[in-house]
Amino acid sequence: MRTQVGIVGAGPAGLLLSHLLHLHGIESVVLESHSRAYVEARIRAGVLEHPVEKLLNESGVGARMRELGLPHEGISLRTGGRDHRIDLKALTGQGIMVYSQHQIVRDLIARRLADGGDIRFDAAAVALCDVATDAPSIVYQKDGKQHRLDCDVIAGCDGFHGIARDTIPASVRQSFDREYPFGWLGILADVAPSSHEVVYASHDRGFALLSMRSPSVSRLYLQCEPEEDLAAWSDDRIWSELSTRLACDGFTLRDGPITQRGVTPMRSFVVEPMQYGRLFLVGDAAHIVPPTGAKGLNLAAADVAVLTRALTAWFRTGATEHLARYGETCLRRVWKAQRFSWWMTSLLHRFSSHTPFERRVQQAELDALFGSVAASTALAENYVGLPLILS
Ligand code: RFL
Ligand code: PHB
Repeated sequence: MRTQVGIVGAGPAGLLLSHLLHLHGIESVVLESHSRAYVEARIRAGVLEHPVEKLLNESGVGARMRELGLPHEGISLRTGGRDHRIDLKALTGQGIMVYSQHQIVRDLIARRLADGGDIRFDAAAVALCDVATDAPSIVYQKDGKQHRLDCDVIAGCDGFHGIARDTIPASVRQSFDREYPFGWLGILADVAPSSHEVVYASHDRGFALLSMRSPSVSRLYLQCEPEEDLAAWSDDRIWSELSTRLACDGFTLRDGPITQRGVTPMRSFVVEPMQYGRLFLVGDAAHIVPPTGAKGLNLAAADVAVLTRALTAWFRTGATEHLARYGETCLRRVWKAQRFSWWMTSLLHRFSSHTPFERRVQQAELDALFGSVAASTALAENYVGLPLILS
Protein backbone atom coordinates (compact mmCIF):
# COMPACT_ATOMS: atom_id res chain seq x y z
CA MET A 1 0.00 0.00 0.00
CA ARG A 2 1.26 3.46 -0.88
CA THR A 3 0.19 7.05 -0.20
CA GLN A 4 1.69 10.50 -0.40
CA VAL A 5 1.53 11.38 3.32
CA GLY A 6 1.45 8.70 6.02
CA ILE A 7 -0.09 10.21 9.15
CA VAL A 8 0.39 8.56 12.54
CA GLY A 9 -2.41 9.52 14.97
CA ALA A 10 -6.05 10.55 14.60
CA GLY A 11 -6.02 13.31 17.20
CA PRO A 12 -6.88 16.84 16.11
CA ALA A 13 -3.43 17.27 14.49
CA GLY A 14 -3.53 14.16 12.28
CA LEU A 15 -7.16 14.59 11.28
CA LEU A 16 -6.89 18.28 10.46
CA LEU A 17 -3.73 17.65 8.45
CA SER A 18 -5.41 14.90 6.45
CA HIS A 19 -8.41 17.17 5.81
CA LEU A 20 -6.39 20.21 4.70
CA LEU A 21 -4.11 18.10 2.49
CA HIS A 22 -7.18 16.63 0.82
CA LEU A 23 -8.45 20.14 0.04
CA HIS A 24 -5.12 20.69 -1.76
CA GLY A 25 -5.39 17.44 -3.69
CA ILE A 26 -2.83 15.54 -1.60
CA GLU A 27 -3.56 11.94 -0.52
CA SER A 28 -2.98 10.64 2.96
CA VAL A 29 -3.67 7.62 5.15
CA VAL A 30 -4.25 8.12 8.89
CA LEU A 31 -3.25 5.31 11.29
CA GLU A 32 -4.76 5.41 14.78
CA SER A 33 -4.00 2.92 17.54
CA HIS A 34 -7.36 3.44 19.31
CA SER A 35 -10.92 2.85 18.12
CA ARG A 36 -13.10 5.55 16.56
CA ALA A 37 -15.41 5.48 19.62
CA TYR A 38 -12.43 6.05 21.94
CA VAL A 39 -10.99 9.08 20.12
CA GLU A 40 -14.45 10.60 19.67
CA ALA A 41 -15.14 10.42 23.41
CA ARG A 42 -11.77 11.67 24.72
CA ILE A 43 -12.50 14.86 26.67
CA ARG A 44 -9.67 17.36 26.54
CA ALA A 45 -9.27 20.93 25.37
CA GLY A 46 -12.05 23.44 25.05
CA VAL A 47 -10.73 26.88 24.12
CA LEU A 48 -10.06 27.71 20.48
CA GLU A 49 -8.04 30.72 19.50
CA HIS A 50 -9.54 33.04 16.94
CA PRO A 51 -7.15 31.99 14.10
CA VAL A 52 -7.96 28.31 14.72
CA GLU A 53 -11.70 28.95 14.72
CA LYS A 54 -11.21 30.80 11.43
CA LEU A 55 -9.18 27.93 9.95
CA LEU A 56 -11.92 25.41 10.83
CA ASN A 57 -14.60 27.66 9.33
CA GLU A 58 -12.65 28.46 6.18
CA SER A 59 -11.80 24.81 5.56
CA GLY A 60 -15.47 23.83 5.72
CA VAL A 61 -15.60 21.94 9.04
CA GLY A 62 -17.07 24.71 11.21
CA ALA A 63 -20.83 24.08 10.84
CA ARG A 64 -21.37 22.29 14.18
CA MET A 65 -18.94 24.61 15.94
CA ARG A 66 -20.98 27.60 14.76
CA GLU A 67 -24.12 25.87 16.01
CA LEU A 68 -22.90 24.42 19.33
CA GLY A 69 -19.79 26.46 20.21
CA LEU A 70 -19.86 29.30 22.72
CA PRO A 71 -18.18 32.46 21.44
CA HIS A 72 -16.62 34.53 24.26
CA GLU A 73 -15.40 38.10 24.23
CA GLY A 74 -13.57 38.06 27.55
CA ILE A 75 -12.16 36.04 30.44
CA SER A 76 -12.04 36.76 34.17
CA LEU A 77 -9.05 36.62 36.47
CA ARG A 78 -10.30 36.26 40.04
CA THR A 79 -8.24 36.93 43.14
CA GLY A 80 -8.92 38.16 46.67
CA GLY A 81 -12.65 37.63 46.07
CA ARG A 82 -12.70 40.10 43.17
CA ASP A 83 -12.94 39.70 39.42
CA HIS A 84 -10.82 41.46 36.88
CA ARG A 85 -12.22 41.02 33.40
CA ILE A 86 -9.86 40.92 30.44
CA ASP A 87 -11.98 42.28 27.62
CA LEU A 88 -10.42 40.31 24.76
CA LYS A 89 -12.65 41.89 22.14
CA ALA A 90 -12.02 45.49 23.22
CA LEU A 91 -8.27 44.91 23.58
CA THR A 92 -7.65 42.91 20.39
CA GLY A 93 -10.79 43.11 18.24
CA GLN A 94 -11.14 39.32 18.55
CA GLY A 95 -12.61 36.73 20.88
CA ILE A 96 -12.26 33.00 21.48
CA MET A 97 -14.55 30.03 20.85
CA VAL A 98 -15.32 27.47 23.55
CA TYR A 99 -15.93 24.20 21.70
CA SER A 100 -14.89 20.78 22.88
CA GLN A 101 -11.87 19.08 21.29
CA HIS A 102 -13.76 15.80 20.99
CA GLN A 103 -16.42 17.58 18.91
CA ILE A 104 -13.70 18.83 16.53
CA VAL A 105 -12.41 15.26 16.30
CA ARG A 106 -15.94 14.06 15.46
CA ASP A 107 -16.41 16.80 12.87
CA LEU A 108 -13.09 16.00 11.19
CA ILE A 109 -13.64 12.24 11.14
CA ALA A 110 -17.13 12.68 9.67
CA ARG A 111 -15.80 15.02 7.00
CA ARG A 112 -12.82 12.83 6.07
CA LEU A 113 -15.03 9.78 5.72
CA ALA A 114 -17.60 11.74 3.68
CA ASP A 115 -14.76 12.84 1.39
CA GLY A 116 -13.61 9.24 0.93
CA GLY A 117 -10.65 9.62 3.30
CA ASP A 118 -8.69 6.64 4.61
CA ILE A 119 -8.55 6.51 8.43
CA ARG A 120 -7.53 3.16 9.90
CA PHE A 121 -8.60 2.78 13.51
CA ASP A 122 -7.16 0.11 15.83
CA ALA A 123 -4.01 0.34 13.72
CA ALA A 124 -0.88 0.99 15.80
CA ALA A 125 2.29 2.17 14.12
CA VAL A 126 5.18 0.13 15.48
CA ALA A 127 8.09 1.52 13.43
CA LEU A 128 8.80 4.46 11.13
CA CYS A 129 11.40 3.22 8.66
CA ASP A 130 13.94 4.84 6.33
CA VAL A 131 12.89 8.38 7.29
CA ALA A 132 16.30 9.71 6.24
CA THR A 133 15.74 8.43 2.66
CA ASP A 134 13.24 9.52 0.00
CA ALA A 135 11.27 6.27 0.46
CA PRO A 136 10.06 6.16 4.07
CA SER A 137 7.48 3.68 5.31
CA ILE A 138 5.36 2.95 8.36
CA VAL A 139 5.05 -0.53 9.79
CA TYR A 140 1.78 -0.97 11.67
CA GLN A 141 -0.19 -3.65 13.43
CA LYS A 142 -3.85 -4.24 12.64
CA ASP A 143 -6.08 -7.27 13.22
CA GLY A 144 -3.13 -9.18 14.64
CA LYS A 145 -1.09 -8.74 11.42
CA GLN A 146 1.77 -6.48 10.40
CA HIS A 147 1.33 -4.15 7.43
CA ARG A 148 3.53 -1.65 5.63
CA LEU A 149 2.52 1.76 4.34
CA ASP A 150 4.96 3.31 1.85
CA CYS A 151 4.81 7.11 1.59
CA ASP A 152 6.62 10.20 0.38
CA VAL A 153 6.60 11.78 3.83
CA ILE A 154 5.51 10.81 7.34
CA ALA A 155 3.67 13.17 9.70
CA GLY A 156 4.16 12.13 13.33
CA CYS A 157 0.89 13.33 14.88
CA ASP A 158 0.94 10.67 17.58
CA GLY A 159 0.88 12.84 20.70
CA PHE A 160 3.25 13.01 23.63
CA HIS A 161 3.40 9.23 24.17
CA GLY A 162 3.81 8.26 20.51
CA ILE A 163 6.76 6.69 18.71
CA ALA A 164 7.52 9.38 16.11
CA ARG A 165 9.64 11.64 18.28
CA ASP A 166 12.02 8.85 19.26
CA THR A 167 12.55 7.98 15.59
CA ILE A 168 14.73 11.10 15.34
CA PRO A 169 18.21 9.87 16.32
CA ALA A 170 19.16 10.79 19.89
CA SER A 171 22.36 12.37 18.53
CA VAL A 172 20.40 15.12 16.75
CA ARG A 173 17.48 15.42 19.16
CA GLN A 174 17.39 17.88 22.04
CA SER A 175 14.55 18.22 24.53
CA PHE A 176 13.63 21.10 26.77
CA ASP A 177 11.53 20.14 29.73
CA ARG A 178 9.93 21.50 32.88
CA GLU A 179 7.69 19.61 35.27
CA TYR A 180 5.52 21.64 37.61
CA PRO A 181 5.09 20.60 41.24
CA PHE A 182 1.32 20.28 40.81
CA GLY A 183 -1.41 18.87 38.57
CA TRP A 184 -5.03 19.70 37.71
CA LEU A 185 -7.97 17.71 38.94
CA GLY A 186 -10.55 18.21 36.19
CA ILE A 187 -14.26 17.43 36.26
CA LEU A 188 -17.11 17.50 33.81
CA ALA A 189 -20.50 18.11 35.43
CA ASP A 190 -24.10 18.19 34.27
CA VAL A 191 -24.84 21.67 35.51
CA ALA A 192 -25.25 25.02 33.81
CA PRO A 193 -21.98 27.03 33.98
CA SER A 194 -22.00 29.44 36.93
CA SER A 195 -20.35 32.12 34.82
CA HIS A 196 -20.90 32.92 31.15
CA GLU A 197 -17.15 33.41 30.65
CA VAL A 198 -14.09 31.37 31.65
CA VAL A 199 -12.80 32.26 35.15
CA TYR A 200 -9.18 31.75 36.25
CA ALA A 201 -8.91 31.99 40.06
CA SER A 202 -5.73 32.50 42.07
CA HIS A 203 -6.40 31.56 45.70
CA ASP A 204 -4.24 30.91 48.77
CA ARG A 205 -5.42 27.28 48.70
CA GLY A 206 -4.42 26.93 45.04
CA PHE A 207 -5.59 27.69 41.53
CA ALA A 208 -9.09 26.91 40.22
CA LEU A 209 -10.67 27.25 36.78
CA LEU A 210 -14.29 27.46 35.76
CA SER A 211 -15.01 26.63 32.15
CA MET A 212 -17.88 25.11 30.20
CA ARG A 213 -18.78 22.83 27.32
CA SER A 214 -22.38 23.82 26.65
CA PRO A 215 -25.21 25.79 28.31
CA SER A 216 -25.85 22.73 30.49
CA VAL A 217 -22.36 21.24 31.00
CA SER A 218 -19.58 22.74 33.15
CA ARG A 219 -15.86 21.94 33.05
CA LEU A 220 -13.92 22.82 36.20
CA TYR A 221 -10.38 22.28 37.44
CA LEU A 222 -8.54 22.46 40.78
CA GLN A 223 -4.81 22.66 41.33
CA CYS A 224 -3.76 19.45 43.12
CA GLU A 225 -0.72 17.26 43.73
CA PRO A 226 0.79 15.87 40.50
CA GLU A 227 -0.02 12.31 41.65
CA GLU A 228 -3.24 13.21 43.46
CA ASP A 229 -5.32 10.24 44.62
CA LEU A 230 -8.75 10.71 43.06
CA ALA A 231 -10.25 8.31 45.58
CA ALA A 232 -9.65 10.93 48.27
CA TRP A 233 -11.97 13.35 46.47
CA SER A 234 -15.67 12.80 47.07
CA ASP A 235 -18.09 14.88 45.00
CA ASP A 236 -18.81 17.01 48.08
CA ARG A 237 -15.14 17.67 48.69
CA ILE A 238 -14.60 18.70 45.05
CA TRP A 239 -17.54 21.12 45.05
CA SER A 240 -16.65 22.56 48.42
CA GLU A 241 -13.02 23.18 47.40
CA LEU A 242 -14.08 24.70 44.07
CA SER A 243 -16.54 26.94 45.82
CA THR A 244 -13.90 28.15 48.31
CA ARG A 245 -11.32 28.89 45.62
CA LEU A 246 -13.79 30.50 43.22
CA ALA A 247 -15.51 32.61 45.91
CA CYS A 248 -16.23 36.15 44.79
CA ASP A 249 -18.66 38.93 45.73
CA GLY A 250 -22.08 38.12 44.32
CA PHE A 251 -21.01 34.74 42.90
CA THR A 252 -22.55 31.35 43.71
CA LEU A 253 -21.12 28.14 42.32
CA ARG A 254 -23.83 25.82 41.03
CA ASP A 255 -23.09 22.13 41.55
CA GLY A 256 -24.47 19.02 39.88
CA PRO A 257 -23.68 15.40 38.99
CA ILE A 258 -20.03 14.84 38.10
CA THR A 259 -19.85 12.72 34.95
CA GLN A 260 -16.06 12.53 34.42
CA ARG A 261 -12.99 13.22 36.51
CA GLY A 262 -9.25 12.92 36.07
CA VAL A 263 -5.86 14.28 37.12
CA THR A 264 -3.51 15.87 34.57
CA PRO A 265 0.14 16.42 35.44
CA MET A 266 1.53 19.76 34.30
CA ARG A 267 4.61 20.05 32.14
CA SER A 268 6.27 22.13 29.49
CA PHE A 269 8.20 20.22 26.83
CA VAL A 270 9.72 20.96 23.43
CA VAL A 271 11.80 18.74 21.16
CA GLU A 272 14.11 20.21 18.56
CA PRO A 273 14.35 19.75 15.64
CA MET A 274 10.72 19.08 14.69
CA GLN A 275 11.76 17.40 11.45
CA TYR A 276 14.27 14.83 10.35
CA GLY A 277 14.60 13.75 6.73
CA ARG A 278 11.07 12.88 5.57
CA LEU A 279 9.61 12.80 9.11
CA PHE A 280 7.72 15.84 10.45
CA LEU A 281 6.52 16.06 14.06
CA VAL A 282 3.20 17.84 14.59
CA GLY A 283 1.35 18.90 17.78
CA ASP A 284 1.85 17.15 21.13
CA ALA A 285 4.38 14.78 19.54
CA ALA A 286 6.77 17.74 19.51
CA HIS A 287 5.59 19.97 22.34
CA ILE A 288 3.47 20.05 25.48
CA VAL A 289 2.29 23.10 27.37
CA PRO A 290 0.63 23.32 30.78
CA PRO A 291 -3.09 23.89 30.08
CA THR A 292 -3.25 27.26 31.87
CA GLY A 293 -2.92 29.24 28.64
CA ALA A 294 -5.23 26.86 26.69
CA LYS A 295 -2.61 26.52 23.96
CA GLY A 296 -2.03 22.77 23.27
CA LEU A 297 -4.67 22.10 20.65
CA ASN A 298 -4.16 25.52 19.13
CA LEU A 299 -0.43 24.93 18.69
CA ALA A 300 -1.18 21.60 17.02
CA ALA A 301 -3.46 23.38 14.53
CA ALA A 302 -0.77 25.98 13.82
CA ASP A 303 1.81 23.25 13.07
CA VAL A 304 -0.71 21.71 10.68
CA ALA A 305 -1.16 25.04 8.87
CA VAL A 306 2.62 25.37 8.42
CA LEU A 307 3.03 21.77 7.22
CA THR A 308 0.09 22.02 4.81
CA ARG A 309 1.60 25.09 3.17
CA ALA A 310 5.01 23.40 2.90
CA LEU A 311 3.72 20.09 1.53
CA THR A 312 1.39 21.78 -0.93
CA ALA A 313 4.29 23.77 -2.42
CA TRP A 314 6.52 20.69 -2.49
CA PHE A 315 4.04 18.31 -4.12
CA ARG A 316 2.95 20.95 -6.65
CA THR A 317 6.27 22.36 -7.75
CA GLY A 318 9.04 20.51 -5.94
CA ALA A 319 9.85 23.70 -4.00
CA THR A 320 11.63 22.74 -0.77
CA GLU A 321 11.97 26.19 0.80
CA HIS A 322 8.98 25.96 3.17
CA LEU A 323 9.47 22.26 3.86
CA ALA A 324 13.11 22.70 4.83
CA ARG A 325 12.09 25.43 7.30
CA TYR A 326 8.98 23.67 8.70
CA GLY A 327 10.37 23.06 12.19
CA GLU A 328 12.07 26.41 12.45
CA THR A 329 8.84 28.21 11.45
CA CYS A 330 6.74 26.24 13.96
CA LEU A 331 9.23 26.63 16.77
CA ARG A 332 9.04 30.43 16.76
CA ARG A 333 5.34 30.20 17.60
CA VAL A 334 5.80 27.20 19.89
CA TRP A 335 8.30 29.05 22.06
CA LYS A 336 6.07 32.12 22.27
CA ALA A 337 3.21 29.87 23.42
CA GLN A 338 5.57 28.12 25.85
CA ARG A 339 6.52 31.46 27.34
CA PHE A 340 2.89 32.52 27.67
CA SER A 341 1.76 29.19 29.18
CA TRP A 342 4.64 29.20 31.65
CA TRP A 343 3.86 32.82 32.60
CA MET A 344 0.11 32.20 33.12
CA THR A 345 0.95 29.08 35.14
CA SER A 346 3.49 30.90 37.31
CA LEU A 347 1.18 33.85 37.82
CA LEU A 348 -1.90 31.94 38.96
CA HIS A 349 -0.78 28.80 40.84
CA ARG A 350 0.28 28.39 44.43
CA PHE A 351 3.89 27.16 44.68
CA SER A 352 4.71 25.48 48.00
CA SER A 353 8.34 26.50 47.43
CA HIS A 354 7.45 30.19 47.39
CA THR A 355 8.82 32.31 50.22
CA PRO A 356 6.44 34.96 51.59
CA PHE A 357 8.43 37.45 49.51
CA GLU A 358 7.84 35.51 46.28
CA ARG A 359 4.13 35.18 47.07
CA ARG A 360 3.85 38.95 47.54
CA VAL A 361 5.67 39.51 44.23
CA GLN A 362 3.22 37.11 42.54
CA GLN A 363 0.27 39.07 43.96
CA ALA A 364 1.88 42.35 42.90
CA GLU A 365 2.26 40.99 39.38
CA LEU A 366 -1.47 40.30 39.20
CA ASP A 367 -2.17 43.78 40.57
CA ALA A 368 0.19 45.30 38.00
CA LEU A 369 -1.60 43.41 35.24
CA PHE A 370 -5.01 44.66 36.37
CA GLY A 371 -3.76 48.24 36.52
CA SER A 372 -2.20 48.33 33.08
CA VAL A 373 -3.97 48.39 29.72
CA ALA A 374 -0.64 47.57 28.06
CA ALA A 375 -0.10 44.45 30.21
CA SER A 376 -3.74 43.35 29.81
CA THR A 377 -3.44 43.80 26.04
CA ALA A 378 -0.31 41.64 25.95
CA LEU A 379 -2.22 38.88 27.77
CA ALA A 380 -5.24 39.28 25.47
CA GLU A 381 -3.13 39.16 22.28
CA ASN A 382 -1.55 35.89 23.34
CA TYR A 383 -4.81 34.41 24.60
CA VAL A 384 -6.82 35.04 21.43
CA GLY A 385 -3.90 33.64 19.46
CA LEU A 386 -0.96 34.84 17.40
CA PRO A 387 -1.17 34.39 13.60
CA LEU A 388 -0.94 30.68 12.71
CA ILE A 389 2.15 31.20 10.57
CA LEU A 390 4.63 33.73 11.94
CA SER A 391 6.74 35.15 9.17
P1 RFL B 1 -3.38 13.80 20.60
O1 RFL B 1 -4.70 14.43 20.77
O2 RFL B 1 -2.72 13.22 21.80
O3 RFL B 1 -3.51 12.69 19.46
C1 RFL B 1 -2.49 11.76 19.20
C2 RFL B 1 -3.13 10.52 18.62
O4 RFL B 1 -2.13 9.59 18.23
C3 RFL B 1 -2.53 8.28 18.60
N1 RFL B 1 -1.33 7.43 18.67
C4 RFL B 1 -1.01 6.50 17.74
N2 RFL B 1 -1.66 6.09 16.64
C5 RFL B 1 -1.10 5.10 15.89
N3 RFL B 1 0.09 4.50 16.23
C6 RFL B 1 0.76 4.88 17.35
N4 RFL B 1 1.90 4.30 17.65
C7 RFL B 1 0.21 5.92 18.15
N5 RFL B 1 0.60 6.54 19.30
C8 RFL B 1 -0.34 7.45 19.60
C9 RFL B 1 -3.23 8.50 19.93
O5 RFL B 1 -4.10 7.43 20.24
C10 RFL B 1 -3.99 9.79 19.66
O6 RFL B 1 -5.27 9.54 19.11
O7 RFL B 1 -2.32 14.82 19.99
P2 RFL B 1 -2.54 16.04 18.94
O8 RFL B 1 -3.36 15.59 17.79
O9 RFL B 1 -1.19 16.62 18.76
O10 RFL B 1 -3.48 17.08 19.74
C11 RFL B 1 -2.99 17.77 20.88
C12 RFL B 1 -4.13 18.08 21.85
O11 RFL B 1 -4.84 16.88 22.10
C13 RFL B 1 -3.62 18.68 23.17
O12 RFL B 1 -2.60 19.62 22.91
C14 RFL B 1 -4.75 19.42 23.95
O13 RFL B 1 -5.75 18.54 24.38
C15 RFL B 1 -4.15 20.14 25.15
N6 RFL B 1 -5.17 20.82 25.96
C16 RFL B 1 -5.70 22.05 25.59
N7 RFL B 1 -5.34 22.63 24.42
C17 RFL B 1 -5.91 23.79 24.00
O14 RFL B 1 -5.54 24.30 22.94
N8 RFL B 1 -6.91 24.41 24.73
C18 RFL B 1 -7.34 23.90 25.92
O15 RFL B 1 -8.28 24.44 26.50
C19 RFL B 1 -6.71 22.70 26.41
N9 RFL B 1 -7.10 22.15 27.56
C20 RFL B 1 -5.63 20.22 27.14
C21 RFL B 1 -6.59 20.92 27.93
C22 RFL B 1 -5.17 18.97 27.53
C23 RFL B 1 -5.63 18.41 28.69
N10 RFL B 1 -5.16 17.11 29.02
C24 RFL B 1 -6.00 16.06 29.40
C25 RFL B 1 -3.81 16.75 28.67
C26 RFL B 1 -7.06 20.39 29.10
C27 RFL B 1 -6.56 19.14 29.52
C28 RFL B 1 -7.07 18.61 30.83
C1 PHB C 1 -11.22 23.90 29.27
O1 PHB C 1 -12.33 24.38 29.03
O2 PHB C 1 -11.03 22.67 29.33
C2 PHB C 1 -10.07 24.80 29.52
C3 PHB C 1 -10.26 26.18 29.51
C4 PHB C 1 -9.17 27.01 29.73
C5 PHB C 1 -7.92 26.47 29.95
C6 PHB C 1 -7.73 25.09 29.96
C7 PHB C 1 -8.82 24.24 29.75
O3 PHB C 1 -6.87 27.29 30.18
